Amino acid sequence: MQSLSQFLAAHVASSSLQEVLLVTTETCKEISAALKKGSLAGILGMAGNENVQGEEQKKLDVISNNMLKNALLACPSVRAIASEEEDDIVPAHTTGEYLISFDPLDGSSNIDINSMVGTIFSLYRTTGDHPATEVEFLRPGKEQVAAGYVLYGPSTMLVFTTGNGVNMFTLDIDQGEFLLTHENVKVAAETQEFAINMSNQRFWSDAMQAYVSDLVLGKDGPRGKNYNMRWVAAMVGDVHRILCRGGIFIYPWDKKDPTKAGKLRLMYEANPMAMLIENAGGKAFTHTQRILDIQPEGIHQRVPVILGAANEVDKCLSY
Ligand code: AFP
Repeated sequence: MQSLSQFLAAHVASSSLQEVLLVTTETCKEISAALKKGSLAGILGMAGNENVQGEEQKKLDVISNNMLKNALLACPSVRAIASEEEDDIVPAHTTGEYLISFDPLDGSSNIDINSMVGTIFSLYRTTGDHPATEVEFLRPGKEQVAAGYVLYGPSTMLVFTTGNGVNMFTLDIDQGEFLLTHENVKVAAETQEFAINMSNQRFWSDAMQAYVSDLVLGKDGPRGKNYNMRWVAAMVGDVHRILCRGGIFIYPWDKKDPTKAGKLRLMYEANPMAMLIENAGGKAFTHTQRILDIQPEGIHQRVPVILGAANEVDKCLSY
């Protein structure tokens, strides 16, 4: 089986991009090891502070963020980082060629129940002769040069794309290496499985209420087929399921949110997942536009997300 370094040497021309991907994934192996220790390492529970978005940070949010931040700031190919857990971007090396945005521990409310979490990352290439600024990060997702995630589940898996399909690697804990286990994965255009947090139903738009009601009616409704529902409460887990067996994932805007932006973050959740899903043949939209076309206005911007099986996304948008 091909190791990650062999795969990168064969498929990624830029040695500096290889370097950033290796530093990121090496650090994710360390996060994976920390997660496996759980309570034994005294790292569960709250850190006692809030991130820029007013969300309470878990100890492991802070630990994972510091691990990635320290490793990436030391990497000469990194020009700057942006993280869910950092208020502002952090410049690294002026001569570095890559900007990396990441959610160090997506789905961290799952930590205390020993369920799936993950690290999501998105890379842009850039150059400049001065320390990086936030404006350099504000580019549409279609300009990403690589995107992916590491899922910390029963096995630890790395899933990424550099724009030529999506490949999955499984961490071999004996060798300490990511090995290529699923090549060029594809999302079927049709599905009978959806993922949405139903507890928000009364806050959705009328159109979203009508769409989901029709799914729930199954064979007896206008869709003429039964649907199954799943919700991991970690986008990384829901997207992984869709890459493995299809489906649609929706985090819509709702009436609780006057900006109509929803919950998920554009730069380090929606954009990298949209690049993966499109590279696997699926679609990724807000209720009005393709996610990868959005011109970002801020590094912590939120957007509604509808992604997965191409025909099901089209159907949802038709409502
Ligand atoms: P946390 O990282 O705060 O747990 O949030 C995870 C997340 O941003 C995304 O990964 C999930 O899909 C979504 O929130 C779950 O949201 P609900 O709280 O509505 O289930």
